[in-house]
Amino acid sequence: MPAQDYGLKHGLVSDLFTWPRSPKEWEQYLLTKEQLEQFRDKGFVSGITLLNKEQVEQLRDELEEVAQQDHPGREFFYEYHSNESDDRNTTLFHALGAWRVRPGLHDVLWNPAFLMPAYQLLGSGFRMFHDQLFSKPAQHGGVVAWHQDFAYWTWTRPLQHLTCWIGLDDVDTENGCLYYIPGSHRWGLVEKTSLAGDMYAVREALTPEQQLEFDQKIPIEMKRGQASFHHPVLMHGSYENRSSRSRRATVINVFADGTLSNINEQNRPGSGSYPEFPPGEKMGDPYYPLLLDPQREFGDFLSSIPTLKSVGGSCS
Ligand SMILES: O=C(O)CCC(=O)C(=O)O
Repeated sequence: MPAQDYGLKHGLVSDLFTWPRSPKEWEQYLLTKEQLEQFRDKGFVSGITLLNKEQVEQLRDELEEVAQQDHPGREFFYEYHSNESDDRNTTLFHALGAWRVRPGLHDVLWNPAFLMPAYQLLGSGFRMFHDQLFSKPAQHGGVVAWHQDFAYWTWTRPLQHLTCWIGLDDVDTENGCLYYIPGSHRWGLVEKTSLAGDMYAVREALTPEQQLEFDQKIPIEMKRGQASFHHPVLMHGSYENRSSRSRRATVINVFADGTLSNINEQNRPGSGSYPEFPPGEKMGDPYYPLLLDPQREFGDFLSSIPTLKSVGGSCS
């Protein structure tokens, strides 16, 4: 029997998450004004609880299933690297498109605890772009080199994107947590380098002042089920996992509704199996679904929701 393509289902397909029944029920997920100001100034917020223990367990199980090369639904992935590491002594599992393959990894996109902060940061309705699974095994987990996400996304325009990184293990400096360079979202766009290669390759393209700012990097240590949100141009990366614990994560990448295709032969992404729209066309259904229509969902409550724009920041 052919595998089910969950990408054609727009909304929750399981009971892993509960959809709020009233504006009041959305309130518990609001980022505070201080968190929005931190994002404006530093380019990220972290330590936001998105998953409970049961949800973490389910997503971990699904990640382990799809990390087996011959699993049903393998054909729906946009990119699939059993080991993307350039260093043959380390392993980095990295795959994009899991939301089409397993119900929990699909439903996490419609998790209200993710949708509310994402709305506040983008300030408009937004669509699914793609997801990413990253798994660094214990003892020999590979690096994710310093980079800015939008450097890989120039096949879309304009810049109005957001990343949410969700830990499926407790993460710290020992097992290869993410690091951010606060304020680097103001650097402008830098040329991309190999994602799982030389950790510092991107420094070649930076000014001496920017290179010095690497000294300010901060580790994003969090408990499993917690998440960070970062700006599409924030410089980030993660080091090897030499610890006895695994370091698994799922990442959600979204863009504001109205984002257009900008695809050409020079910027075509990875493996070429991403759903494509002709240049200049709006990216939309079925594989870039609207995750949140704020007017419809929040109604009168909308005007009282604090946003990044209301504190003078933006994701562009
Ligand atoms: O999980 C990692 O180490 C890298 C994640 C990443 O690059 C991202 O979330 O944009």
